[in-house]
Amino acid sequence: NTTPVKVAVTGAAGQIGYSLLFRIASGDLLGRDTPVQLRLLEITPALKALEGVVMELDDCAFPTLAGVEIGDDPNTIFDGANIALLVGARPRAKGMERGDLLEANGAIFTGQGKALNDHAADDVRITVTGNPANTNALIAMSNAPDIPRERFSALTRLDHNRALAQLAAKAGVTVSDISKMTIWGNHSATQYPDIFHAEIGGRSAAEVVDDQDWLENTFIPTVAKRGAAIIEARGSSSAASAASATIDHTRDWLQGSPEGSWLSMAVPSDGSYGVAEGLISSFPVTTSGGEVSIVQGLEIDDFSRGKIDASVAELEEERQAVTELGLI
Ligand code: NAX
Repeated sequence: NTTPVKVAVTGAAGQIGYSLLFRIASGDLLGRDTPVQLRLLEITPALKALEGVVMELDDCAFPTLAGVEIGDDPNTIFDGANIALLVGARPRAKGMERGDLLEANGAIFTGQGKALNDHAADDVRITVTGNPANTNALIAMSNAPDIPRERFSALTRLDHNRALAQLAAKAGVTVSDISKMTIWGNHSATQYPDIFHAEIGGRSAAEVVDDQDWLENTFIPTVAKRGAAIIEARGSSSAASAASATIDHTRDWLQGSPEGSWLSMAVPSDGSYGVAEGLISSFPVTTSGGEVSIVQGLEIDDFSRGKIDASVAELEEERQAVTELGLI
């Protein structure tokens, strides 16, 4: 197949973009045999910086990179997009309330949802990385009535990967020894990384570790607050790891989840596990042929139930807030 796949990326001149674009262009998303056309969206003042990034993309002479379009109009940039990675978002400024943040991002994601609706390819798949990712995805989805809802997702794969790394270190194994990790709920401090269904070499991870104190007081807070720890150490927020997770999420969506395991993705709820229908919430999922299925039938104990409910309650509040703002 020599028709390039059109991959749109927003916030392309930002820090995640600076890692993500090169990974996509080198074939990490779609494979080394699939030509890619990058379509890069930025706000007007960032276009000059984006031109510099494009110069560097040129200078890499990636054989898989079939072309690059840049611009500040989503209607143009999303034209014919097969994949849209919505990374650009409005960060929380000092003194900004959560409502202000939702409103500022609402303006971005209503417009981008409409532009995707009107201009993206029929097979478009959308991954939202920009925060608040779940609710931004909900806003975009709600403003794109012609795109099937299951084409929208938000990123919790970074949390999933962080949970794998922490569990591997605790158990003295490698991440490849672990299967069936799950992140439930919102990509926020309320997220619930669940090791009760995870397995290490086929055995229950919770049993292998057998340390409820570590689980509650070290593992969960470490995963949930990892973003803040990175900012503290690096002076800026996680970028390469967020780009890598955005690739993992989207690649596995298209290419399928590993046999005998599952992934975490925030997808529109169908009511599974008591998560209110329509919320974009993280679940254990399998993927095949570009379709996502929420893993069914897992037993949820009281501890997990409380954690999942708390994170879903936060998503409900965010949905309520953006409903009141008229964004969805
Ligand atoms: P940067 O501030 O470096 O880059 C964001 C870029 O988006 C900027 O260049 C900005 O000009 C652009 N932008 C803003 N509004 C835009 C619009 N309407 N259209 C197009 N571009 C627009 O942030 P970066 O570190 O790259 O992070 C990007 C987003 O990812 C942030 O919202 C951040 O909070 C979020 N993250 C999400 C993670 C996740 O796991 N879901 C983890 C990493 C990251 O914190």
